[in-house]
Amino acid sequence: ASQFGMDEALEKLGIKKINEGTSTGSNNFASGEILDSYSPVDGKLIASVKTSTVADYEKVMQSATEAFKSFRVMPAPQRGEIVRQFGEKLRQNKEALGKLVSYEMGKSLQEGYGEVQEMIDICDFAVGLSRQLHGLTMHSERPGHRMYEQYHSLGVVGIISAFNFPVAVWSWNTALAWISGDVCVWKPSEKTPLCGIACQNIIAQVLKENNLPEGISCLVNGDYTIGELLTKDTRIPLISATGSTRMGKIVAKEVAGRLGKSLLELGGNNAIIVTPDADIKMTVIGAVFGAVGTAGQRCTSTRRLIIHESIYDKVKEALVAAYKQLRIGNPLDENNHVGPLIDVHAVEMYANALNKVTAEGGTILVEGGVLSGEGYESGCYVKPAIAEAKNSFEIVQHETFAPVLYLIKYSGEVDNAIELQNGVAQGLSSAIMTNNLREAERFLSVVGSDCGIANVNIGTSGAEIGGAFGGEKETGGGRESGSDAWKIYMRRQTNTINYTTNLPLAQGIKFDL
Ligand code: UN1
Repeated sequence: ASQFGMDEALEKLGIKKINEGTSTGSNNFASGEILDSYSPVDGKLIASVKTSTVADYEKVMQSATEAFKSFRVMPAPQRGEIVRQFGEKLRQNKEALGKLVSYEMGKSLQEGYGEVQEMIDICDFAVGLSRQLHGLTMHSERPGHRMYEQYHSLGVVGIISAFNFPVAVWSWNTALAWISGDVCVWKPSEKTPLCGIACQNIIAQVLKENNLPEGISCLVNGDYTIGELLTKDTRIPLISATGSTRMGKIVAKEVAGRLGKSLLELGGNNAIIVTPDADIKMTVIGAVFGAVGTAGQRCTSTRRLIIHESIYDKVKEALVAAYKQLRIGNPLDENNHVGPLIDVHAVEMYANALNKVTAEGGTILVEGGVLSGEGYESGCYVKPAIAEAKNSFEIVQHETFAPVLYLIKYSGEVDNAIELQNGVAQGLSSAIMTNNLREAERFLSVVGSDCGIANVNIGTSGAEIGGAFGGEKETGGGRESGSDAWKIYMRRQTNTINYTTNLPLAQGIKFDL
C-alpha cells in the first residue's frame, strides 16, 4: 500500500498506530479494548482503535446532550456555514480519505473517491437546505387566527453504519442532522473503524476552528453491544441504521419499543429488467458495474437480471464476454475493476451462494472461485460469477453481499418481468432497460416496480444524493439524503395563534361560562 501513498494519506488524516478519539483530543472517550483494523487489500494491519466502554458511552452522551443545548439555538443558516466548511475540508481531504476508504474497505480507488464526492455533494445540498427548512402556513377555520407549522431540532441522532459505505452514509445523516440543529453519535462498522476516526478528525477540526463543542459530532467504536446502548437509549429520539435486514429488525423492535423513530436502510435484492427493446450495450455496462462494482457489496448492487427470452442468448453472450475483461486485484491500482471482499467471512458467504444455486438446479455461466497467490494474500479476492437461476430459488430470494449475478428468463409481456422483479422480500432499487415508452411507463406506474428507487435505462446502483434514498418492504422504509429526507431529523410543530379578544372553539363547539 505504501507505493500508493497510503502512509501519507494516513498521516494527513491524523491516523495514528492506536487511535483513541480525535486528533484535537477533545472527545477521547475510548478506554476499552483495542480493535485492530486489517486491510482486505493485502491482509496487513493498518492501525488500531480503542473501543468505548459503557462508562465512555455515558460521557459521550453527556457531551452530546450538552452540545445540543447550544447548537439548537444557533440559526440554521449559521449551522449551514459549519457544514459548508466541513464540505471544504472534505474537498481538501478527498484524495487521502478516498484512499483510506479503498484500503480499509477494499472498493476501487475510483469508487473511494466517488464516495467522498457523495459526502461533498450532500454538504452542498445541506448548506442550501439550511435556509429552506420550510413549514406550511394554513388558513384557520376561526376568525382572527393564524395557523402554521415549524420544524424544530430533534436532539441526539444515533447513527449505525455499515462497512460498505464507511464514510458517505454517516455524512448523509450528519449533514442533514447538523443543519437541523441535531447532534450526532456515530457507531461505524467494526470492520472499518479507521474511516470513522478519519471523519471524526476532519469534523473535529471544523468544530474547533469555530469554537463549537465537539459533542456536536461523537464517535463510539465497538461491536454490536455499543449499538445496543444507542438503540435502547431514551435520550436518542432518532436512530438511523444501515445494514442487514436481520440487524434492522432488531433495531426496529428495540427503538419502537420505546416509541423512538428509526430510519432504516437495509438489504436490497435489486433487479434490472431487460426487455426486447433494450439497448444491449447500455445494458451490459449498467449490469456489470451494478453487479461487480464494490465487489457486489452495495445495498444497491445488481443481483438479478430478468431478461426477455427473445434476447436472452444475446445478452448472456455479451455479459460472459464482458466478465472475461474484468481485472481483479489491488483496488488502489486503477487498472483493476474489482477489489476484494471485506473479509474471509464474506468469502465464505459468496462460496455458499454459488454452491446453493447449483444445488437448487441453477447453471453456472461464469465460474467463480477464490483467488490465491501473489497479490491475493489476504484471501478476500473472488471471481465475479454469473449463474442462470429461477427467481423462486431460496438463494436468489436472499441478499448475498458478493459479486454473484443471477440471470432469470421471462416471456410474454413486461408485467411478467415486473412480477418477478417484485417477487422478493426486499424493495430497494430496480431498473428497466427499454426504448419502449409503454414498458418504461408501466414499470414506473403504480402497478410497476415496488421499490424505493426505480430507474429507466440506468442500472440499480449509483444513486445521486439529490433524491431520497431508501426502499420498501424488508429494506426498512427509511429515506435518507436528498428531497425532503431532512424532515425526519426535525420535529414538526403546528402552531395556532389567536389575535382577537374572543376565544372561539374549533369545530363550532359552544362552551359558554
Ligand atoms: C449503500 O450501498 O449502502 O446508490 C449505499 C448507490 C450509492 C449508495 C449506496 N449512492 O449505489
